[in-house]
Amino acid sequence: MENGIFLGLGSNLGDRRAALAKAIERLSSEGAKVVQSSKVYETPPWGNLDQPAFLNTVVEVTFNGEPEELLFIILKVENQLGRVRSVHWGPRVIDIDLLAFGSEIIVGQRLSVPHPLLAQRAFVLVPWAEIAPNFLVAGIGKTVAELMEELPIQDRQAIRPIQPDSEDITQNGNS
Ligand code: PH2
Ligand code: MG
Ligand code: MG
Repeated sequence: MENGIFLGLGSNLGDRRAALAKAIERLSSEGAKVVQSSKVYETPPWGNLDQPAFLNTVVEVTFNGEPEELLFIILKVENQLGRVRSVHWGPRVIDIDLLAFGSEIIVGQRLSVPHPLLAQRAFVLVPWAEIAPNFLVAGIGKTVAELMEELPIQDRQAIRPIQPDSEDITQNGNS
């Protein structure tokens, strides 16, 4: 484990897999270098059910700067990939959420870390547990694997890894 900065990526519009790959590439070139990534999972929509299935992945990045600076880069990359914000929790070409920034706890309008809803979301915890099961989530005091195991089994089972394409989206080929 590096410094424990984790991002959740999701897409449910257009070429979903390409959007995730592009986001990883763009984040890295903006200074949030992706050092580890989970497999890509196909996941049923959560929250707003009336939308297409998502592809989700969780990545770890290294970043020299403050959480707010990382958020700025995240928003920049979302915009570069054509994110348009309309419906809350609605369909999107790309969504990048800051899940955790080491042991930092921030509660704010623009930014809250750890992500306030992570403990409810199998589409976050299943991929995250694949790459960092022992990461201790600040404020909650439980590891990613512990949180995942608390989710209903049917939620977890709905999170399915997809076959990797011939071209792997990870830069280090760890899937
Ligand atoms: N993101 C949401 C709302 N619902 N459902 C899935 N499966 N994956 C997501 O990334 C997702 C969601 C809001 O950001
Ligand atoms: Mg989100
Ligand atoms: Mg978001």
